[in-house]
Amino acid sequence: MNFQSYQLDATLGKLSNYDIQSTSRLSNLAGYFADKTAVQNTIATADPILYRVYGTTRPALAGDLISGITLLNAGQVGQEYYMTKGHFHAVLDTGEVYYALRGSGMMVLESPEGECQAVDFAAGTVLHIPPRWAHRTVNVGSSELCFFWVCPANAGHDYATIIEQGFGKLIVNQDGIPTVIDNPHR
Ligand code: M6P
Ligand code: ZN
Repeated sequence: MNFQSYQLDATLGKLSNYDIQSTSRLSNLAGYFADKTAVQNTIATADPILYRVYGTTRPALAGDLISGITLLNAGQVGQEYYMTKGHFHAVLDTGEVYYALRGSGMMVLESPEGECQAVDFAAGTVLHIPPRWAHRTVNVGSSELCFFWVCPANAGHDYATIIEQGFGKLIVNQDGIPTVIDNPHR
């Protein structure tokens, strides 16, 4: 048996080896932010990297796990902080664990029935995402948010509901304070 392992450098936010890597820029999330004018104005001059994901893959078998890190930059699009797309799992009845290594964030969680909550997710926090709950990470700090995640290998991503409806809550900068507001487009 070859057991998989890697070294995780939390200070640098690096994995010694990985087999998935993705970079998401603002243009990849254009439909996800509320302020479409701010999106277009920003993309017109630059297309900033919002986040990078590094991780391991495994055969998509129930019972196996995958893991990795996500590095979410600090910034804003209009009043909204940089964030991930957010997703339900394609296999809805699967959970996930996130461990914040560096930075200051919040998570927005939403059930298929539309119950939506925002919770703190700052360095040192281990957050258990229950099965069925969609999840989005938001960087409400002024430095990179780095977190480790462990997820069932067969979970997959389902973005359809999020791209159509968004989450019920947005995290916005109001006078320098991260503030949870109801999504005005819902
Ligand atoms: C975490 C994990 C990944 C996910 C990434 C970005 O690293 O949950 O599975 O891809 O966040 O989130 P999203 O795909 O919703 O933009
Ligand atoms: Zn997930």
